[in-house]
Amino acid sequence: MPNENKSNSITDGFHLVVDALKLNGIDTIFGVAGIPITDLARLAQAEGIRYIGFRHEQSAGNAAAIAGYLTKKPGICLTVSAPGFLNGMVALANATTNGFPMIQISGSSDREIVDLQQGDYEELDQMNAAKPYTKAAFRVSKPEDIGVGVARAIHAAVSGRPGGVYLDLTADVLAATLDKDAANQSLVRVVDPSPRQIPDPESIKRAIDLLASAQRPLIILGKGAAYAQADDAIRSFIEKTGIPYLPMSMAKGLLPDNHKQSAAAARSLVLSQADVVMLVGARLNWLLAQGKGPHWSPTAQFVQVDISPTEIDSNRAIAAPVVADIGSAMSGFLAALKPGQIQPKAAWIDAIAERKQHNTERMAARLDASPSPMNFYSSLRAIRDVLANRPDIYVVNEGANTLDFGRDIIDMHQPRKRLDCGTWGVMGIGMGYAIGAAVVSGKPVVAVEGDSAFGFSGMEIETICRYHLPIVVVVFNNGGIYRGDDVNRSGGADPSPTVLMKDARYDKLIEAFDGTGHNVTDPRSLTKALTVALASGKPALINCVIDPTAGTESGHLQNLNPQSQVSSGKNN
Ligand code: ADP
Ligand code: TZD
Ligand code: MG
Repeated sequence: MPNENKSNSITDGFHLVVDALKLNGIDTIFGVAGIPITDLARLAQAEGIRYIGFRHEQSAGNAAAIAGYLTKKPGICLTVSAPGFLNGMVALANATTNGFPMIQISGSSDREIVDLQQGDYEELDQMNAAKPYTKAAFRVSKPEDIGVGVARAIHAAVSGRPGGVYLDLTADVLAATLDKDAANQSLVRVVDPSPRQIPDPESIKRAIDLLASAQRPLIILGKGAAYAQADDAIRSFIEKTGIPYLPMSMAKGLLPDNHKQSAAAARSLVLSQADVVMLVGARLNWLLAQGKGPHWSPTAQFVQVDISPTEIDSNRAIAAPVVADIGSAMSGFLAALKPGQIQPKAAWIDAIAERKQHNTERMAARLDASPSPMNFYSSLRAIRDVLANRPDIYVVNEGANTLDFGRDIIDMHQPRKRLDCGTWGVMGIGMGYAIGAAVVSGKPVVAVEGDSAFGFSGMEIETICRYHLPIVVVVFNNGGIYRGDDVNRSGGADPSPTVLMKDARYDKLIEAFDGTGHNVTDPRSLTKALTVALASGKPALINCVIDPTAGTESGHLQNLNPQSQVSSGKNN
């Protein structure tokens, strides 16, 4: 408890941190309390910052990261020293990899003891441990530097390509007292921390000329485009030029997935045949086969719109780089574009339409089948149909097959509503992202989870129930990583490495916390359970039992999964 008897002219590090955050519009902290930041969490709450307490720092960090992505303000994760700090680091590194603005604030132990490795409680050189995984890492060693430390962390998190920032606060700094007037003077209100980056008009002209010369142009929208919140300008440019576009998974919904220019259902055709490709907030990383190989035309030329100048030419030569923030770039394109200047050839549009129709019909046949037990198609069709009437709902999606099928089957109609494993293909983001999205938006969330994926953050259903969040978790229970029917090749009694508990009842977990559990085995019951759960606005978990043989190993990533070519056993 703060000492009420102390003079009003004295403040301390705890108060200063809260003041610095509030001064800069931070209204939410996600964390796990303990030495030395318990009083910081308590004080933040007392001073009107919403504090959401988690069961594990990784989920708190994931919530902060996605809050940052959705709001363009740094999401704050608060952790205790050493192990708590390290637990949060996976989320902080993931935020950096994905370009989400986040600050992990961690308390740390006594610097003198840590640096001489004299064995302090929770001893770890946290700032240096954080450095390789973050966009920036800072340590505050004097209470009068708290204001500058917070300001630097905010600038680093949201400027340019956003990312994860580490801010180390020693226990001494938190507890230190100082004169209140001097302390107030030391606070910094950041001005314009993510300044617009106006494109060079020459770069816009070069890009438009290249697009105008194209026979088969294509636009690829990535999550940077979604993050930029330049939705109208992006849509307007796409519609004015008539160029077909492909959304990366988290850019789905930037334009509604049923938009006639969407080439998502003709993905392999457009990637392999486009002659000019415009990347908007999307990297040519593994998710796009680095722009190489049989997926791509070797002669395709590229426009790349990105805020990060060093992204250009990272995998393929970029003929027309436009280094700018996407909002400014798109305004520049719209201002420079002359009517009719860019016109994809009719043959290109027709070829895409034909392939889309073919693929959509093939997909419809699979979606309409009703096998028993359910498979990914029939169960996701049920979810898709319920969500079709609720474009406001956030969809979190993780797993392998559950992710790949979910991305293809569940249509998004609004920007930034789909949140998934992202650039790292990481499991464990599920409950953190769901909680972060629900907290900052006040909107319902449906988390579509593989049974393995769910396990990484499953304990957070207690957090969901404790804060009464409108989150419905659907666990795709196929009894394993990828599938539930693999066997132990030694013939022993232990299950195979990819197999999980058969007939597990995940729905019963949430009942322990007074949430509602549903167990469903057919699409009709799934539709009903999801509809009822969403109507209630309360936490629910649906154990969705599907065919253990429905998935494939590694989902759509079989090409990345090395397999032994040599048979095992003593005959080798
Ligand atoms: P995806 O996984 O959807 O393909 P990536 O995360 O690979 O997307 O790429 C996002 C890109 O967007 C990054 O290169 C990043 O620098 C860029 N970016 C992020 N925010 C902005 C912005 N406001 N303006 C321009 N580019 C941005
Ligand atoms: N650990 C972490 C942090 N991230 C990972 N991606 C993995 C392990 C490896 N992994 C995948 O790449 S997908 C997956 C794991 C464990 C789980 C797939 O099983 P699932 O989904 O039940 O979630 P499906 O629907 O059964 O394929
Ligand atoms: Mg599974």
